[in-house]
Amino acid sequence: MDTMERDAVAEAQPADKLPVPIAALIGVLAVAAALAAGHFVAGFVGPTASPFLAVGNSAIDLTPESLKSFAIRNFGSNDKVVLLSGMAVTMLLVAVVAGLLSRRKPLPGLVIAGALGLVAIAAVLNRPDGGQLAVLAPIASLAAAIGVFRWLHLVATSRFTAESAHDQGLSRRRFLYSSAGVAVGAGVLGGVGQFLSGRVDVEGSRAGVGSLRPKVPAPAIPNTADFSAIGSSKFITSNEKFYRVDTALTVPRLRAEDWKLRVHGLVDNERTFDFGDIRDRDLVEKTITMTCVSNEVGGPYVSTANFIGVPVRDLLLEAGVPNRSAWVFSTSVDGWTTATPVADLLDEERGALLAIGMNGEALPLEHGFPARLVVPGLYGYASATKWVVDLELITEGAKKFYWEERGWATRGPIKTQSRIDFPVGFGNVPAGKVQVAGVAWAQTVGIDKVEVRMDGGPWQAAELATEVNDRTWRQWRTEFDLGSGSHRVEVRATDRNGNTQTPDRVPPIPDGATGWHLIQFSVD
Ligand SMILES: Nc1nc2c(c(=O)[nH]1)N[C@H]1C(S)=C(S)[C@@H](COP(=O)(O)O)O[C@H]1N2
Ligand SMILES: [Mo]
Repeated sequence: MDTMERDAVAEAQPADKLPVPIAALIGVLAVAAALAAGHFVAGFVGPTASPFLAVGNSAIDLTPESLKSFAIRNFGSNDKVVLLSGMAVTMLLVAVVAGLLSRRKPLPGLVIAGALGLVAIAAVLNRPDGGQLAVLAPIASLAAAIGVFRWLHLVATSRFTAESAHDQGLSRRRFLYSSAGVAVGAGVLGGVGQFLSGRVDVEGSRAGVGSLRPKVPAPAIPNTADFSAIGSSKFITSNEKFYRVDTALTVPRLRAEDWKLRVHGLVDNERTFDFGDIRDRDLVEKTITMTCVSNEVGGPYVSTANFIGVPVRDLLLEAGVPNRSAWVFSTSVDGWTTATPVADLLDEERGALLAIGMNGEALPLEHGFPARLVVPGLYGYASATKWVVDLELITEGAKKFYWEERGWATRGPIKTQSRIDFPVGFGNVPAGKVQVAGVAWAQTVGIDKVEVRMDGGPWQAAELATEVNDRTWRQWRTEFDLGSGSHRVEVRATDRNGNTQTPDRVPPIPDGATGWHLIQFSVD
């Protein structure tokens, strides 16, 4: 470089200020190193200690209910992917800003790194399932962020003091190698952490459960129980299609061999059951329709499966329940909680299960492996603890549970509802006889009648499919002669208590949506 060229460079780039891309890169690499170091340490001390995941989980717990319901409604089971991507983008932006604020001195970046580190430490300490050593992971992140930021900054700024073009070139190369080294190191550490977190062989444990043969199998589902040939849902929802709603960013990895269920509190004798204790009992199988309180009218969060397990009643009576007005406060291994009246769990007709199987297999990991509660007639948020490890009998109201703390009702009986599955909204059907079919549910009560009306006309009774039991949905169908054009069909169900669904639309919070499902469609 001749003198003139060098002067031009110096003018474009004040000698004591890092170029924008370099400054941004330092920020991004420091954050990458922090995430990787935390993920690596979490590989040893437990996956939920990983700062990125812990911050995500805390974000879920702190998210206002309205936003969470919005996420569930709009992203469904992708809500977690959306959250993680959103967090990644936010981190990237913060990293870039931290870098850009530090073009002269590293202090602003170091302060931001420190603040992020503290957020991660707080998030990890806040996890109920982290364990004593979990805090080491965010501490590793904090150290990596500060160390890498300080170091790369030093390397990059060393060229301010470079005397010659040769020295400048050297320092530029040194920065290139250092940042490449950090990038590769972060990749390797993160990868090893990921590998280590997966080493709890929960898939192997699940495979090891083998086939579950209930002593009392559920009666076979008659093929007259659904109208799936017309377009209603299949009576039994496959494990893959069964709706999933939970607050777990990563599915808890709890091996059956390590699982224990503690029953304590207001009982005569505290009891602890292990997986063998449950598996070796006479297993029962029950066909049950589960429903989520977040389900909007016409929504997808309702599914039916054959659950295999043991009556919760038996376990409670073995521990002894002196106070029949107590509540059972149940806790998941991931810290999620709910509370259910013990009377509902003791009720033989309701038939609450501690389930270990679903549709002939061990419980899928996402549905609570190795064991969960399933309580017919109650929304999941108020009863259906997945990965359940603790049942504490308490006096009513002694503790608030997860969703209760966030404004949802203390009790969660499922409201009678119905849904049109065919025609689909805004779909097209050929003119002539138009079939309409769907599902209705009033768990533990049973469906008495389903009525359908077209274009605001008179209500017409639908044909009901064979009832499987009063804990499951009931399918229905009917037909209308329709001319071409756009049409609007509505449905309402009446349960065996004589309650007809109200047309009044209320949102899911606090105790479940009401209103009639309405579908618009066109006839060609
Ligand atoms: N541990 C845990 N259990 C949980 C939840 C949760 O977030 N965490 N969500 C509950 C809710 S709101 C519902 S509707 C059901 C859903 O069960 P599924 O995902 O198997 O359909 O699980 C319940 N059990
Ligand atoms: Mo739910």
